[in-house]
Amino acid sequence: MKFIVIEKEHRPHVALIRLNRPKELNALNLELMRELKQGLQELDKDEGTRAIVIAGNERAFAAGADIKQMAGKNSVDMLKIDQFSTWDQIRKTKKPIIAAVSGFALGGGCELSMLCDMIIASETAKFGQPEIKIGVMPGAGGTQRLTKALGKAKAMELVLTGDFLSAHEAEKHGLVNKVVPVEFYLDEALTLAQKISAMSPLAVALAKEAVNRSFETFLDEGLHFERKNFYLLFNSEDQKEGMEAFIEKRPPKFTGK
Ligand code: DAK
Repeated sequence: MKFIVIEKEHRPHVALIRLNRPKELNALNLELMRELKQGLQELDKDEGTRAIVIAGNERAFAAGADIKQMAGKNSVDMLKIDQFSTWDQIRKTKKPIIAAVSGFALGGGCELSMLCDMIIASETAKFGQPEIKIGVMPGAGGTQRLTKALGKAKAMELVLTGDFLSAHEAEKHGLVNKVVPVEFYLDEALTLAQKISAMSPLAVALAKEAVNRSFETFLDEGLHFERKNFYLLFNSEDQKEGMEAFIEKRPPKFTGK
């Protein structure tokens, strides 16, 4: 594996997956996501693993999908890449997953943290869906999961402005389980995972499934709608302009085309 590292030595029955593209703030390129899917599938089958922690580093959990990889794509390219099958596989992991978030959790990074079952955040964590600033919209569940967690008003604000939510605000709104000083966030997440791994693995898997079921029927419909609109935007000039402007480090000029 090139873009993730799996460590099992921290706590009994707990596996830690570290996202490992530090220079790019762990931007989620296709290869990283494929490795993450594969790693989670292996750990889900591994009898010695009962709980999983996903972490980035102190500066970034993940700053989103890789804009440089997406910039030139149109709707058909995006459909053909079928990245959703990877994200759907991650969603099907039976064992509990805790996101340990420090620094940026933006776009796909925020969506990945929300796809996990719980979030432990460092005081420096910043959550956001800034896709609007590069001419698109959230595509991996952000419009649905953020709205369920924060309520309509706050979610709408974040999705339409691209503003970030601080760790303490995220805790206040119930997006994260706990906020701790940056030096403890990983330890805290591993300790929570260890606590869960002492329970019956079967009961944990079925209980996780049941909690998720509480909103999944509506979620499926919402995700389908979000995906359709997300793909549509990849045939707009504003998507090209927004992503090129990011890469060229200049403000975008949106025209509505
Ligand atoms: N993609 C590619 N490179 C990125 C990146 C990203 N999302 N975020 C950061 N980088 C790179 C920067 O380009 C820079 O590279 P160099 O210039 O050094 O080569 C390096 O990481 C360090 O970043 P900065 O120099 O910008 O660092 P700063 O501290 O100044 O700023 C920042 C940090 C996080 C505020 C800034 O980097 C930023 O705004 N990043 C972009 C955040 C963003 O817009 N994220 C949303 C991306 S869209 C889907 C699944 C998911 C998605 C879509 C579809 N399917 C299943 C189909 C998700 C979409 C998105 O996430």
